[in-house]
Amino acid sequence: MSNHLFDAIRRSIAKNDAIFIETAQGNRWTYGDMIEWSGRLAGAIDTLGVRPGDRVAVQVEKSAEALMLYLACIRCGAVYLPLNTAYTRAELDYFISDAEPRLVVADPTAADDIKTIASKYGALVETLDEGGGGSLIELANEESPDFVEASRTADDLAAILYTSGTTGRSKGAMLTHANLLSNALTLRDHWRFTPNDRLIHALPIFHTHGLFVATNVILTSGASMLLLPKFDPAQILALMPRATVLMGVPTFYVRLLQHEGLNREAVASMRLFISGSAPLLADTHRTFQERTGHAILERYGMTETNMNTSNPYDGERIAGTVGFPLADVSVRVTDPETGKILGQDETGMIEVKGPNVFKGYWRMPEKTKVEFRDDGFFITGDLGKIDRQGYVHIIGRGKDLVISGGYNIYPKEVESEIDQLPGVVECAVIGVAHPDFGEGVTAIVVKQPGSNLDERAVLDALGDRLARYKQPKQIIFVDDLPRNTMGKVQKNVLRERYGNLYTGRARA
Ligand code: MCA
Ligand code: AMP
Repeated sequence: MSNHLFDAIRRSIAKNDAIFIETAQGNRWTYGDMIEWSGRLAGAIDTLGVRPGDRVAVQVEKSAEALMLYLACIRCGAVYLPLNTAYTRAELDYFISDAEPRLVVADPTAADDIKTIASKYGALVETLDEGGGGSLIELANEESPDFVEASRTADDLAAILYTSGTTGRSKGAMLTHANLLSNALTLRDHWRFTPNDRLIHALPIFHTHGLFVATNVILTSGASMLLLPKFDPAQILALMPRATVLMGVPTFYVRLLQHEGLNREAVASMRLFISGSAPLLADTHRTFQERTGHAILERYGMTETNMNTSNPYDGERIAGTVGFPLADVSVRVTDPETGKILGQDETGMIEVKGPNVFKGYWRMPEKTKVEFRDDGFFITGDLGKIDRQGYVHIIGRGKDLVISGGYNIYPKEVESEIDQLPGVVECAVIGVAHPDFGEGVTAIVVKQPGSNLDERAVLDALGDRLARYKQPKQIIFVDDLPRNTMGKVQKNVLRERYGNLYTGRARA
């Protein structure tokens, strides 16, 4: 029996008593503990009747046990489906109806509501709380640690991660064992991870960045992580003397810079600061380097592809670029209309191909087809160019997307919810430069004459419908929306008009 991803993880373990995870409370999990507990949990999942290929949906707080659950799914052949803890019940209903998981693992505080949803689609519900207790752990306690792994090949599914779409509902990106393993090994080598590394892990573990980039790189290096429940700059500064690497979204670095304690002495034991998920401002890059002596290493990826490019470890890390294609990834820039491959410094659609690129969207063969070229390149929806030195620059987005604090929000989803509210004629949702989140979700709304709808009423109505981070930071009421001659709303005009809403800077 071979299990493509877990066999490789097992091979990477230097010593069974090496530390894999240390939590904020000081609890330590060795690699031996990881093997034991992922085995017990795999046994529990198997006993519940989950078979290879079945989905296991998980909406739980961050904990070491939650990472054991991810590994348990890999080992028993289940398809791991992590869900953002901010998702509302309405959003969950969609994911569960679409993915049809055999098992949903929920926080005990949400279990009753989730049972109501899960029972509609024939899914079982077990619990896992943030302290590492819950019904699933009780079951695991009764299992043997010597679980016999399910056989999984490179092409078998390891996970489905939902990613919002420019039209319609979210799509489940199907990631195989080979997708995850190839990217983890490539990043491990590119970023020079060794068993001596200790990563500060302050990202959520329900998206690619915290789950795959951070966790799989540590696992395939036999390294360790300081697992923190969330991002807290003071705590991170206090831990830096015991760590070597930090991975974060740009908001992490913006907030760290607000701390006086961030200086060369504080980072003396750190060897690497990595940023991704959203554009890192050149200003943040420069100020961080001035304060710490470290050039933040920016990389670029997507849920569908894991990581595609990275600035170099040894060479120059150029602010405002996402570096070079990774060793096993091909990147090209094409004309968005014709698909013709463009030359150096020409701006167009970024397309990628490699073992990192996903298998397709869950039960959406048509959507999958239109996002791939005939020669296998995946069309990212990001606009960019490759310069003379080979650095990739992301210049814009061909997709209508807002990235706030590293979370993606598709305006269409927010607009459909607002449009349904009584008293609304129409609306447009845009991203506006925000000093903390990079972009702030902003809704421009046209009310019906005489309607007394106000900002509070709109936000209250969205409360149950959309995760908090998707909700507008500001709602602006206007008489009408600017349109072009074709009648299409001109979001660029709105972005310019409200460009200084959060920064207070005068418009250029
Ligand atoms: C929290 N809030 C937000 C966000 N996060 N609003 C907009 N955007 C956000 N990102 C809201 C909360 O709802 C709350 O609102 C208020 O801000 C404070 O909440 P709190 O939990 O205290 O927030 P925080 O701890 O300050 O969180 C900010 C954060 C966090 C640290 C930037 O959002 C975060 O960890 N982001 C990382 C996301 C990530 O991992 N992305 C990777 C995706 P109120 O007070 O009004 O209720 S993977 C990806 O993108 C690709 C593949 C890639 O390349 O990596
Ligand atoms: P997601 O939907 O969470 O997979 O987000 C993927 C998107 O995040 C990409 O298509 C890019 O638009 C954006 N992204 C990720 N990393 C970077 C980066 N370093 N710079 C700019 N955009 C990025």
